[in-house]
Amino acid sequence: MAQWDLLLTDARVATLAADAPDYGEISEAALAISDGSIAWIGPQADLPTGSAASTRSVAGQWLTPALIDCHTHLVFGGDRAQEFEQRLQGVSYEEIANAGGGILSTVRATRAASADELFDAALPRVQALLAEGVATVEIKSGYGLDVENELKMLEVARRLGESSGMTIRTTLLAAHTVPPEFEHQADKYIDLICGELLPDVAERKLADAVDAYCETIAFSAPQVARLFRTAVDLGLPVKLHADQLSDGGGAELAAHFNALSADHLEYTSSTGVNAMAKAGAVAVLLPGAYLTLGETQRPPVDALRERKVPIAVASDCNPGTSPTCSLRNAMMLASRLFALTPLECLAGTTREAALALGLADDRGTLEVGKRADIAIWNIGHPRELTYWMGTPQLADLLLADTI
Ligand code: DI6
Ligand code: FE
Repeated sequence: MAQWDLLLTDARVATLAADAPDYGEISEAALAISDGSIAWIGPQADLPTGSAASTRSVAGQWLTPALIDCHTHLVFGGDRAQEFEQRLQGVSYEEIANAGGGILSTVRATRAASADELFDAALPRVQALLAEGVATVEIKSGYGLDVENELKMLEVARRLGESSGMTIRTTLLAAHTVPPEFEHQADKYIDLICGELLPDVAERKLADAVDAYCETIAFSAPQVARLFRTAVDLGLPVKLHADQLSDGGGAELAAHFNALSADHLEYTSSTGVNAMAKAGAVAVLLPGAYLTLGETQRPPVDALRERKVPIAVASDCNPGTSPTCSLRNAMMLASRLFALTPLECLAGTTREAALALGLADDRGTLEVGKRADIAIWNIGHPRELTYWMGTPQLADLLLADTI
């Protein structure tokens, strides 16, 4: 007879399993959890005989996999509301960046902040995500831009995981922009990252992946390629901010290095999409940045669908281009701005987001063997998770480690 830690009954379930139609709906479902994993899931009428340490009827509420925010920059000092006002008056993001503002203004504020100050500022941001059903968050560095401050950011990100109970995946984004000490010497800065910072980060296991910003205002494709070669040699997977403001061949570059994902993609060509399809890279779409920058060029959603590139959606939480701590908001924006279906938005913040973090074997769907991070919702149908804006609908969030 099966022994479970927790048995959930009287549920409606959206499994989001890749081989199931639509949402993978099971009505009148039961779900059993043992050792933090899903031990059984299916129609309640088929539940095998077993005993559970505790049983909970969810009285017809919906269960989905807990949400996953696979692209954020939520550790940072200061804010950029003033730049937002400038941009509303017609000054472009590139103009602000080229005048020493933009990412560099956040770098100044982040360097000036202590680790505790960064932690205290970031904790409410992860808590806001947790409150809307997010159990896994990726957090990038990239506002330190020197060894000491990049390490400080990654350590703060790790601490956020310990205190919030969420899974935090960290990404080294030291190649976010060229720091002032290396003005006009981007290659020398890449040398520092490859020679010193990256080996140190790898040895201390402070990062789960390496990212870069491939853009005219940041790093060229050859510079990113050099960084990626070092990352891959050190056993770290890569991902890329690609083709956000112009087509710099970012998607092709990411594909060449078997990146987990290429993110943004507003200007990606069909060649880029084809390369991603071949490499199995996930397309991470970031509608918060598109909206905030007043972009008009949409990512090539039809081509991504045609070539069966998995599409994830993330908040991109950052002070410059996506000031939001809501993944639910990103889902709504992705549907309205990029014409994703509500199902694509939910799959994009569960199954495909897990894939983008290299965690697909472990989470992102409700299937036997997967981690029991489960969201319980007060909704009539999962499409409502994309439809409602800024509306709390989470009834409960079960975290595998606490069951
Ligand atoms: N693209 C983005 O949208 C963020 N980083 C990036 O490379 C913006 C970061 C910022 O402006 O602070
Ligand atoms: Fe970003």
